[in-house]
Amino acid sequence: MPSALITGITGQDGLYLAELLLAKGYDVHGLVRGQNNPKRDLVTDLVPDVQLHFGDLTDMSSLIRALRESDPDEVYNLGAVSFVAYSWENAHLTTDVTATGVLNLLEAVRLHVGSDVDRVRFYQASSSEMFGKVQETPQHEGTLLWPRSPYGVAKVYGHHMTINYRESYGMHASSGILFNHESPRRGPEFVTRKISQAVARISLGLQDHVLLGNLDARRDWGFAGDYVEAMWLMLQQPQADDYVVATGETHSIRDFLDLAFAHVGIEDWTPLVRQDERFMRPAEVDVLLGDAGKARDVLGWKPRVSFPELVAMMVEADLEATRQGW
Ligand code: NDP
Ligand code: GDR
Repeated sequence: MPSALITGITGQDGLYLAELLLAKGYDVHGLVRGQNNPKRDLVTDLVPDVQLHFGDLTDMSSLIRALRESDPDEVYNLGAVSFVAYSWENAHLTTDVTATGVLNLLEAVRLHVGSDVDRVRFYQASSSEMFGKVQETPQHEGTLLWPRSPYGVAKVYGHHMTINYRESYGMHASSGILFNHESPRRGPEFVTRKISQAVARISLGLQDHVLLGNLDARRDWGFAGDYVEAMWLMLQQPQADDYVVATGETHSIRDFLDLAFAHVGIEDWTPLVRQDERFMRPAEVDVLLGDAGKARDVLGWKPRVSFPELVAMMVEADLEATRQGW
């Protein structure tokens, strides 16, 4: 039975990846941080077969211990401070977790495997935020990186460190440059979930408006359940490499609002949405659009869920959750 260790198991992607690997017959282990992490119960409810280990990306000995206890064939590093807006408020913490945390885990894996470098395959959750102020469109694996936030800068560090461990030690270390991917499990701080929750509450008469920031930003949004499959496929290749994972379509926040409100029968959402300075960013990533041609050709990966289906899925889930009082 193959085994895997997932950092970030309590996050959106960690849960989908755990479900995918369990369905494939893996022995799945997850790293959980904190002395009384409230999301631990979510993991034990949704994926009870996952074995949990305590650890933190900033604490290397805890990583070594988790590797010893789980002895995985594959390590997926999904743990991060992942909210871009928060990264300006806590730039050092973001750097410690999202940048140095990658080095800590790579080094822990290197020490764990010793001379048997093929023993563990490593996945790093890189991000389209690394393209930031985009230097070409669409963005591909060779596009110049120009991050626009402490989060983006931290991800660039982790990305290059992953490549460096591959080149220096021959480690099977791959980096997935994933564009935005969403789901009903998306944290409510991110714009898509903030909108789907607000639309559900507004349509049920529980809220009268929503405060947002820049409505003109454009993102290449896909479904998280599709994207974790690409992570797994990367680690099944004979050679480690880097891959862009994206839909090849870009939409604005306004487009998302159009579809989300239309789903509950509201055609004109302008009186229901107010812009608020607090949600504007010091430096914005205006437009992202990914070219996932390499993932399609080499991995045979393509997204299944369309943008309208994604919006409908999220609004439906929040309508149901709001009605049930979850
Ligand atoms: P989430 O924010 O949902 O999850 C982040 C995870 O990281 C949580 O499990 C969190 O644990 C964990 N974490 C935070 N700090 C630490 C720490 N110090 N030590 C160990 N774990 C920690 O993110 P997603 O699931 O959406 O994303 C997964 C990864 O993919 C992240 O690295 C993200 O940056 C990256 N990414 C995401 C994209 C997206 O669109 N979703 C696109 C591109 C990259 P806790 O619950 O305890 O806070
Ligand atoms: P992003 O996602 O920064 O792309 O990072 P987010 O949903 O936070 O922002 C997307 C765009 O929406 C604009 N926006 C708002 N954003 C939030 N959160 N709240 C608002 O009220 C709001 N109004 C407008 C933002 O300015 C931005 O342009 C996500 C994370 O998952 C990262 O970890 C990941 O690496 C990238 O996607 C790819």
